[in-house]
Amino acid sequence: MRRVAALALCAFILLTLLSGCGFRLLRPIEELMRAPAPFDFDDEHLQETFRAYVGDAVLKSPLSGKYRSAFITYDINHDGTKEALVFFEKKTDRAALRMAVFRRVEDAWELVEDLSGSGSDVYAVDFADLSGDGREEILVTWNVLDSRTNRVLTVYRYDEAGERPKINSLCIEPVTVMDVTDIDNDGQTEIFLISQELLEERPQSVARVLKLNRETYTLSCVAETPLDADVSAYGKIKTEKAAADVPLRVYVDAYKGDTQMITELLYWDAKAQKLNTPLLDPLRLTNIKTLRGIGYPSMDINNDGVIEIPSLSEMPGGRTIREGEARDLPYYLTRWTSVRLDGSDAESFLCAMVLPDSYYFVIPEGLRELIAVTSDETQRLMRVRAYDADSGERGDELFTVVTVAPDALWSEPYNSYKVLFQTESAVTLANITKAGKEINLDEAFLTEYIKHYEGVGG
Ligand SMILES: [Ca+2]
Ligand SMILES: [Ca+2]
Ligand SMILES: [Ca+2]
Repeated sequence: MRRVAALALCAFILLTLLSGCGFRLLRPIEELMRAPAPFDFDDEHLQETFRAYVGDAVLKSPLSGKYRSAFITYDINHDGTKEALVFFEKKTDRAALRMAVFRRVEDAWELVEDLSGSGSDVYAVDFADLSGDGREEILVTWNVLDSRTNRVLTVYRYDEAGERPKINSLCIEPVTVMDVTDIDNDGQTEIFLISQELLEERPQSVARVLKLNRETYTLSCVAETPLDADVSAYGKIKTEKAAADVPLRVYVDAYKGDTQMITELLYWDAKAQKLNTPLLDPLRLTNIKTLRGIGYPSMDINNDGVIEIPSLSEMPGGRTIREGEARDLPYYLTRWTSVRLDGSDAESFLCAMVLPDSYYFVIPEGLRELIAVTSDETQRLMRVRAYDADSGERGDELFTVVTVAPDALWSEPYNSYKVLFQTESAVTLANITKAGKEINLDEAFLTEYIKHYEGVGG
């Protein structure tokens, strides 16, 4: 019942589009396609066939994703010959976005079908074998005019059961973000998507799993669960399969307005045959546990195959020196926490993050109350000093980590520093002071607790 509003919206879009798509065939060639559309397809014959078929057209390239041309060729049925999709609008009928599918018959291209699109622009095109028969389905996401968050996903099957191939539309679903993955670990690929919808005048986010029935070739929603209802935008969907015997976990960072963010965690509960959301308060539909100020997204920060969720806390005695700021700012430590399937904390560690320079300092438990970090962003430098939590006094400097250009490596004072990491454009160095050495800080300590971060984050 919850999907009625969204489906009604889709139906409305479809009707609007269908109402204006009369076709005139075979226009003179000189009137054809003048759009300076960026496509790199070199098969002139396909273009000629398309022009001859459709007449005066504006090509529409997908705005996002792997395929960015209005002409997309792909061997959908795996017979060794590529089929072609062409996205376009008739010049005479600019409201009607269309998708034409062509196949190769001997040396000629032949139209398989010409279909109405479901939106005002093609957002992305993808191919995925949802049936597990070795042939891909066609996934097209359409931008919808007037919708800030949602798009429309249509899935098509290239059906060769009859005398002539045809294109079957398997579903039309509202979608905000999606991923194609084997969510229930049964060897078959599903569509996992999140959709932001207005339900009974209230915004809500819903996660769904769409699965293709291998016998009937119907695509249906096999699981649906509400998420935090108060989300303004989603980040990329990230998945993690930490071991063969644990379910695939799906992490999605979500923004709540301009200042706060959360991380949603979902996984397939094989016993209950449903999606679980262990971090969500099911009654209030809020994800308080991961609520934080906007900062780092969730990521596998320590490269152990498990995604960690960050949270921030102000460090007593810490400070940040930033370009353009008259006064020092507080310094925030980041705690990275991995969670169990029941939502409880598995492991966590506290870090001083310097991701612009690709490293972080893991703060050992024993030192947590005894040091204060000064991050000087103007100098690409982190100073770690002794700190007295009772008096709030900062004491002697213990060690410094600095990132410089590689040629500075040979000059004072850096030539006496320990090199921690080096890339083509920068080198990160550390120096332990006399006071640091007096409390037994050494190079082994630096190597153990200062980690190079190689990931790109999400
Ligand atoms: Ca083919
Ligand atoms: Ca599956
Ligand atoms: Ca990790």
